[in-house]
Order: sequence, then C-alpha cells, then structure tokens
Amino acid sequence: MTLQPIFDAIERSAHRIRDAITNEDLCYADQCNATGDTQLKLDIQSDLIIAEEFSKITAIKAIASEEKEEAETLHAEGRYMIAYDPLDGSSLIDVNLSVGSIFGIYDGAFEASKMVASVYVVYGPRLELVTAYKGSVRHFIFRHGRFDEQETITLKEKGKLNAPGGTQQHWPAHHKAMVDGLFSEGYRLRYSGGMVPDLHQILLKGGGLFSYPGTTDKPEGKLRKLFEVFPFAFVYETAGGEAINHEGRRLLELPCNDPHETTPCFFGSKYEIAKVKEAYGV
Ligand code: FDP
Repeated sequence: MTLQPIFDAIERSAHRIRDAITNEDLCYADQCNATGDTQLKLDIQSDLIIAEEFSKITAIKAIASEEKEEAETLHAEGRYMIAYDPLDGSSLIDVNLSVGSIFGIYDGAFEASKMVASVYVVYGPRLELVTAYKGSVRHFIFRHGRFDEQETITLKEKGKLNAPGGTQQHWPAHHKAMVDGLFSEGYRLRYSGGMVPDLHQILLKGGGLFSYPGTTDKPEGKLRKLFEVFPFAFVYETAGGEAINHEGRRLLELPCNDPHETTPCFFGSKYEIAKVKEAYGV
C-alpha cells in the first residue's frame, strides 16, 4: 500500500499552516496541552488543520497529536497510525524564527519498531518538506507553486555543528564535558531552540550533534518520544547517522508507555555519537 495519499495530506496541511502562521493572530488560547505547555491559538489551529486533512484518508486508522491527551480513531479499517506535533517550537513564532510540523507514520501500532516513514515540514524563509521512507531521506523545497525535489540527504561520518539543548546549569558534569570537548575540537554552536530547524540544519550541513540530555530539573529530558524523538531518530538513521539515549540504546528500540513520555536524546553523525557514548560510559 502506498503512503502517497498521506504525504499529499501532509503537503496540503503544510500550505494551510504556513498560511495561518503568516496571517493569524499570535495570541494564547486559555488552555494547556497534554504536556502542560500553554497553547497558542496557532497550535490548536494547526492541529485542527492536520486532523481534518487526515480524516479524508481512509488508510489512516488513528492519529495522536501532541496537542491532545488521547489518540483518536479515524477509520477503524485503516492500516496506518500517525503521531504528530502540529507546530513544534511555536514559542519562536513571535521572534520570527523557523518552526515545524513533525509526523511519525506507523504500521498498525504506535511502537517505534513499527515506524515505516517519517516526515517533517520547516516553516522558515522557505517552505520545505523532508520525508524518510524506504531507505532514503528526500528533501523538497516549495517554489514556483510546487515542491521541488533536491538532492537526497545523507550525513557524513563527522560534522561541524553542535546543538546542545536544555539549561546548562542543570546539565550533568559528563554531559558538559562532552559538549565542551566538541567545541574544543572546533565544532560551532548552532542552536535556535526549535527542534525542527536545529535538526534540519545539521542534516543539510552534513552532520554534527543535537543533544537534549536528562537534567537535574528534567531527568527524562524534555522531548517527547512519539511526537518528536522517534520521527527524527528515523530520519537520522535513514540518512546514515545515529540516534541514541543516555544509555547508548537506539531511540527506535525504546518502549513508549504513554503518548507524552519523554527521553534524553542524541542525534548525530557517527563520530559525534561515538563521543556521546564515550562521555556517558555506555
Ligand atoms: P518548544 O518548547 O518551543 O515547543 O518541543 C519543544 C521544543 O520547543 C523543541 O522544539 C526544542 O528543541 C526544545 O523545546 C527547546 O528546549 P530548550 O529551550 O529547553 O532548549
């Protein structure tokens, strides 16, 4: 069964969300999402847009959104389950930095081992879309009315960028030593605070490390397995990189007992992931 109708629905959502980001008010809704973050009206609107587009695709059995507590069945006879973060990094919109949407597509169950594809959209100066499916990471840029395919994305063995997430004050000492070690090897800091553009930048510039560790205030990290971590782990592995947790386990082997569960996570090319393992003793 082809995933093309799902990719097409994501493309339609991307245009509608891009339009909402450009034209709608940036005010807060009077509610919090399932993880306790205050929701912007735009978060809710983006969620509604995606749910509406997915409801038209009969191959989709169920959807789970970062903005909602529970998964929702769309078509009982459908095959695929999609977990998505409709507008990741939305707190950056007021300063006009890039944000994104993230989608993990699963065959039959929301388990990392059942992931068959992942897709993300970058709303930046340009509208871009990346798919990881059937062993390749494809990159599209929207111009002249259509998504134009670029070169396939592959990570080099070793990159140059370092994107360290979380509050430094709360980092464990070995994590700080690892981050400092990369800087002393000449790595450059590239961190906007938006997971989508930060990971996208590392992918397109050939490699590096994005880390979001467990910290004293957030021992299990901040990033959510189902909505952020698994989809990007799938992209990084497909591009020839690696994605692990603080114990050196592949993120795509981790269980997920609650849709909003988080995990410490490290995404990078092989060289930088080896450095993480060395620093963490795993
Ligand atoms: P945001 O809270 O703005 O939605 O998913 C949450 C996220 O952004 C990621 O996009 C980003 O990588 C991370 O939080 C940034 O967190 P820190 O500010 O703690 O580094």
